[in-house]
Amino acid sequence: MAARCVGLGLCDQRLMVMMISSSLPQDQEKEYVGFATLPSQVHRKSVKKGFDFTLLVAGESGLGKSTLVNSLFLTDLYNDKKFLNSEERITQTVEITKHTVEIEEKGVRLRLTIVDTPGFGDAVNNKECWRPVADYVDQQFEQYFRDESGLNRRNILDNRVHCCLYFISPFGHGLRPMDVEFMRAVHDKVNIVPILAKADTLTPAEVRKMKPKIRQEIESFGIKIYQFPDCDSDEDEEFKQQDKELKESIPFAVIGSNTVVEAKGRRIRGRLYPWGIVEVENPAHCDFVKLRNMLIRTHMQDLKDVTRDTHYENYRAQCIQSMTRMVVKEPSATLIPPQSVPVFHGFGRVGSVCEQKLSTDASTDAT
Ligand SMILES: Nc1nc2c(ncn2[C@@H]2O[C@H](COP(=O)(O)OP(=O)(O)OP(=O)(O)O)[C@@H](O)[C@H]2O)c(=O)[nH]1
Ligand SMILES: [Mg+2]
Repeated sequence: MAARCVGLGLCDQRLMVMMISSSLPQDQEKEYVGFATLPSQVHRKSVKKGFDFTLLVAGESGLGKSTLVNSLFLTDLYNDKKFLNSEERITQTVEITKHTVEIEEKGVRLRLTIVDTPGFGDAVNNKECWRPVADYVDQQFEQYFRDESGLNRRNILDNRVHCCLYFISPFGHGLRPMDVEFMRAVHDKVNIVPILAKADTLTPAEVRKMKPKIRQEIESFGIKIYQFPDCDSDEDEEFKQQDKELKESIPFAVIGSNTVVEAKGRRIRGRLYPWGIVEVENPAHCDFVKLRNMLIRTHMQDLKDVTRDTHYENYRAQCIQSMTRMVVKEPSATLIPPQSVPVFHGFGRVGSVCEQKLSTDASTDAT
């Protein structure tokens, strides 16, 4: 699939600190043992291995989720999309679809997985519409936990969800109860990045008014969204300013479009209206570029780190706790497999115990 130049500065993100100097001037070389080349060894190895990133989009139907991810990664992920008739739409519940594409830029390979939740919030009864998404995230954790506990841990496919773009409707007056319920149900499992969808339907003044309102509601409802790491005190002023702007951009007001229009002799991705053209990649029109830079150029590695160190660690700790409790309760139960079985005996049962526990926590959260 064709995909070009999205700015995969992945190695830079990972090795920003380590890559200070791996090639030493000739005269200094004699004085060094040579471990200064470690960063470039790591660099070479990780480039060879490639990177993976999983992004989940969720939110009400028709808010432009599929359109946005297409625009983000310059690739047509949804050319096989089939449209549902009205009858199918009414009975439709959350249906999860997963698309994986391998994109390459300057020799850096990225295995990008997009998990879409089409039709979310379409049904008459939207109670627990978050559950399939929460279950999906847990299943990926469970799969990773299984793989990690197996014999061959060398080629584990990491399908854990690193980021959830949650789309908020521009047509309401802030968060709807469904938004609050959804985000609270998944905020301990995944990094939530709130998106103010279809920003072209709002005037700049409305966007300016709505953003702080949504931020304030997120705080007052106790929703834990992804927190950008604080920048170091020795960073330069320009970087600090960019960081401040990024934090104030939440929720990112975005516009998506899969069509290329002609404007002032240039071909741009945008939406053509009788009164003019809305340019997706124009920072004066929306936060699309800011979002893309954050996701790809600056924070992809941090999103992965938080997933691994916080969300997955929580899941893992809860699983191990449940397993330990089981052993204490039923001392005869063995969790150590016979030699020939590479995973825990009765692992499925333990996995579902964890799942049950997590779901209970989530529903307690949501109330
Ligand atoms: N005005 C406006 N329309 C948009 C925008 N993004 C997408 N659309 C339109 O909104 C409609 C729905 O877009 P989709 O991308 O299919 O929405 P979705 O959220 O994936 O919908 P489901 O798959 O049903 O959940 C399409 O007609 C898009 O062209 C936007 O930023 N502004
Ligand atoms: Mg869609």
